[in-house]
Amino acid sequence: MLDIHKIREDFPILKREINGKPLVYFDNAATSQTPQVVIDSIVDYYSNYNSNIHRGVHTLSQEATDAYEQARKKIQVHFNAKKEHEIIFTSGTTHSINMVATGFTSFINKGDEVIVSALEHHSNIVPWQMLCERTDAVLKVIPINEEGELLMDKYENLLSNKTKLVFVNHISNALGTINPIKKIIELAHNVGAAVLIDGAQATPHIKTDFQALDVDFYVASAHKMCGPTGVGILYGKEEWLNKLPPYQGGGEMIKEVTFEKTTYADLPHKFEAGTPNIAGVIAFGVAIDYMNSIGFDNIAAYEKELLAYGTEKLLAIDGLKIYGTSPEKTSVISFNIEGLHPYDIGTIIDKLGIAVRTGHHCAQPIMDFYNIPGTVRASFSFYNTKEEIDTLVEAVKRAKKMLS
Ligand code: C6P
Repeated sequence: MLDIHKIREDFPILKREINGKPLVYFDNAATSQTPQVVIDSIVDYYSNYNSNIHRGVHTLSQEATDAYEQARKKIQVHFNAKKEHEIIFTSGTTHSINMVATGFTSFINKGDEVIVSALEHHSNIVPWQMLCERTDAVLKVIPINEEGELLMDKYENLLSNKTKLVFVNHISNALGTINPIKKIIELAHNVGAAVLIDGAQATPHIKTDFQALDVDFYVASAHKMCGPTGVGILYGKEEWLNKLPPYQGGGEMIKEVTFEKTTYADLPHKFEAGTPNIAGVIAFGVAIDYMNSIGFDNIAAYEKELLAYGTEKLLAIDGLKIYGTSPEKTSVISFNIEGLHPYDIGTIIDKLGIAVRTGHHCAQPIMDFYNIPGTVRASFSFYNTKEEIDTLVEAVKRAKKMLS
C-alpha cells in the first residue's frame, strides 16, 4: 500500500494553484513531475561539482565523471542490460530513434522492408520514413482493431526474409495499450530482423528487463519517469552498437584524429560526442532510485486502481466515449464527448485547475483510424488520487453543460 499523501509531499509543484484552484496534474504521459530529491541533485551538481567529464585530471572533473558513470551503472542494473556500455545517453527518445534510423542507412538496400505499427508516436514513424526515402526501402504497417490493439496475425503475415527491422512502441502514448513486445521480438528474430522498442511510455510504469526481452534496441526519456527533460537512453546490444556508425562526430567520440584518418572511441563514447547533459544524466539516476524506492509493483497496482476508477466514473457521463479499451493498458484515458471538440473541453477544465492533453498526441494515424480530430487525454501517475479523478469528472460535466 502506498502512502500517496506522503508521496505527494515529495513533489513541490503539486502544491501549486492554477486559476485559484489546486493543480490536478493529469498530463503525465507528456511529462511527469519532478520530486525534490531530483531537483536537489541538479542544484547540488551546479553548486558543488559542475565540471566537464572524461577530460580533466582535476578533482571536480573526476567527481562529475564518477557521478555520470554511476548513473549509467544504475540504469544498466535497473533495465538489466548485459553491459554498462550498452547504455548510451542521448537527449531523449526522439534523439535515440534518429540515431538508429540514421545508422541503419548503410545496412538497408532497395526493396528491403521495415515494419512499424499503426499505434506509433510520430517520433517512431518519421525517422523511419526518412530512412526509407534514403534507401528505397518499403515501410509496412501493422494494423489495429477498434480496441486499439495490434493485429498480431496481420503482423505475422507482413514478416518475411525481406524484413530488416521492426519498430514498435511498448505502450501507446495516445491510448495506453500495452503491446505484446516479447512475442513481436521473437517473431521478428525468426526472420532475422532487428527490433527497436520505443519505451517512452513504458518505463514510468513497468520495470523492463532488456536481456529477458532479447530486444536489439530500446529507447526512453528521463522526463517521463520523474527525471529532467533533455536526457534519455539508447540501449543497444553490444554487437549492434559496434556495427552502427557514429551519429555525430566531435570531441570525446574519437580514439585518434589526424587529417588523414580518424578512429572512433569504444562504446559508449562513440555515440556521446560533445559535452553531454551531465547534471541531467546524474539526476536521471536519482529519479530511477526514487521510483525504485516506491517500487514498480506498487506503482503498477495503484495505477491500475486509478485506471479502473477513472474509467468507470468517466463512462457514466452521457455521450462520453473512451478510445483504447484493451484489457492490457496503462493509466491513460483518451476520450471525447459527442459533438464537442477536445480542445474546448481542455480549455475549460484548465480554468478549473486541471491539466490534460488535447489533440492528436503526436499520433495522427491513430486519430485517422478512429476518424476523429483528437481526444482529451488524462494520464495518471502514482502521485495522483481518486479525489483528483472526481474533480476531473465534475469539471468535464461542467464543460459539457457550458458547451452544449
Ligand atoms: N510523448 C506525449 O504527450 P521525447 O519528446 O523525445 O522525450 O519523446 C517522444 C516520444 C516518443 N514515443 C512515445 C511513445 C512518446 O509518448 C513520446 C512523447 C509525449 O505523448 C509528448 S509528444
